[in-house]
Amino acid sequence: MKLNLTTKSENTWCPGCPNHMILASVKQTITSFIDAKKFRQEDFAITTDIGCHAKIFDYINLSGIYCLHGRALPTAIGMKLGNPNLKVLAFAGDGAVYSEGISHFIHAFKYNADMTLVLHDNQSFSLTTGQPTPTSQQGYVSKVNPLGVFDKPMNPIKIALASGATFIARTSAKDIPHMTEIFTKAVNHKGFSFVEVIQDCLIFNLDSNGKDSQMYNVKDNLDKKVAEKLAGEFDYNSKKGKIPMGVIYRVREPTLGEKWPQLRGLLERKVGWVGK
Ligand SMILES: Cc1ncc(C[n+]2csc(CCOP(=O)(O)OP(=O)(O)O)c2C)c(N)n1
Ligand code: SF4
Repeated sequence: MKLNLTTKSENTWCPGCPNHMILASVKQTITSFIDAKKFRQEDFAITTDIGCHAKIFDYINLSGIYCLHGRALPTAIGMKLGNPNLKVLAFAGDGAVYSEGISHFIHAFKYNADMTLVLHDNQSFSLTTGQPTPTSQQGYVSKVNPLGVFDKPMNPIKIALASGATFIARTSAKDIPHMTEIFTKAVNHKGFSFVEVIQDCLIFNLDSNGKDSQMYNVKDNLDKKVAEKLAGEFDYNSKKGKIPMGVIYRVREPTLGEKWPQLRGLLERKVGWVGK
């Protein structure tokens, strides 16, 4: 069967939006897995949140669920409970996961389901015209906060580490080869892989764009103390300081499927959809 990940839906992302590049990289990653016969197209399933990023649901030909705002993660975990053999990817924004969905984010690390979160972080609720999110920088002025954001941004990498993450990586939406390398490592990781994609929005929160000169690549890191140091290097706030890119932390721990006897049975029997 000829692989076709493209759909006929009209693409309504702004011309030049980095979401186009994230889509291209996700397609490359999945195509490579299928070409290598590691997985079939029907082995993948996706969830998406609500937002600009979430339109990826319409532009990639994979089964899945277009979720309520903030609920891409629990829905993805539900898919893994139903069929632990699926390769599940959840796509969500910083607004969705770090505000409405923050409890799901924290608990996802505890469950350690074998799936991937692709977090499109543009430091803005972009679809709804640029309200500040938990990672927006201090001073960000929008229609709903004309005096600017007063609070310091949240650091999601620190939260992930404190919550028991087994895979944390950061990549840039402007760098398709790096994204593809990181998505591939994330999908290959046994456990919950969290990939933060730093993404410019061309329309809202323009001040948070253009952090490229601060970024530098790190080697895959397996040391938690080093990860804690790396997590503190970028505060989502200032244009000073370095932004570590790559696998910030990785460790192998039992997955949700390996912990639950019922799911272990399904994994061992390789229960799937058609053809298995
Ligand atoms: C429970 C709920 N709250 C608010 C909304 C309105 N809403 C829809 S999309 C969106 C912004 C999404 O922002 P983000 O998750 O950062 O994604 P982006 O658009 O930046 O890609 C909001 C607030 C909603 N649909 N449901
Ligand atoms: S508003 Fe921003 S995030 Fe949304 S499609 Fe346009 S450039 Fe992309």
